[in-house]
Amino acid sequence: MRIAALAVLLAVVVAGCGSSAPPQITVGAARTYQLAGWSPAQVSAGKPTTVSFRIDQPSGAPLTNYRTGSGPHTGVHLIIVRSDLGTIIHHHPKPQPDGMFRQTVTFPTPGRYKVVVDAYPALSGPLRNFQLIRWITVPGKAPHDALPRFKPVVNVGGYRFALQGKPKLRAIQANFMSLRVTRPDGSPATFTPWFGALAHAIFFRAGTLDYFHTHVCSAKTSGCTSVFGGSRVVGTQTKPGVLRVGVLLPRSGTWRLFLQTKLDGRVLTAPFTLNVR
Ligand SMILES: [Cu+2]
Repeated sequence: MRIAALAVLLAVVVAGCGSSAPPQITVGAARTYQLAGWSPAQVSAGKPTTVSFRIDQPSGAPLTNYRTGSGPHTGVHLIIVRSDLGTIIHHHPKPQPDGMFRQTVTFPTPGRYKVVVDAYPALSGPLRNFQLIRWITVPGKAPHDALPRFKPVVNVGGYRFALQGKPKLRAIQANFMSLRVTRPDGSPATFTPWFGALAHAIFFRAGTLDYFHTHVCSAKTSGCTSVFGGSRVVGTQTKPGVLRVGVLLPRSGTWRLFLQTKLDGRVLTAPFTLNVR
């Protein structure tokens, strides 16, 4: 059937070649997954706003069937970063039966933000996840802080995140960094699972805002491995308070790592600047 239809189409195209008025051939846009139903159109800095959206499938129907389970690779991850990499927002909204997501978000300052909707559909086949992007400009005067240089130790809320040695990172390869996390009293931190993982490592490249995301999971959690091309990486907790974070980045350059963990009931974000060769 298809071949016959194609043959007819080719015949029409060939037939059109010799005529004085060539036929107009309109090529439609490739059908892909798309962010749809986005609202609101405008947001203000510092005000909690309900953001809503859905994902439309190549068929045009809303995507309603998302991966579930105990690990982090489920549903959608809504990740919003300011273009100077000065702030990050990370939520895992739950899909409504009609495929809509609703999430309260506060954009802390004016500026240009990249919204990444990292989706894990429950599909058979090789497609694990994909990202859809939207840019939002929050009106007002945007802060412009220069990206800090690499620093091996970051203090957040009295907790200390210390990289063990200077990481040697290369693009496209799976690399690992060890991080020792201690409480304000110096004792090893205890990581509580949050959004299915003991730690989330979210990476954005300075300037282009390329994105990658890896996880550290507890031993019994499945669906934690991140994949890029032929490489895969998963982090582990090696000792109390020590995380072995997998790094797998698609390009060289300066990257900002936002390491997020839940410690003693609070979600903390430790940012690191990384140089990738
Ligand atoms: Cu995550």
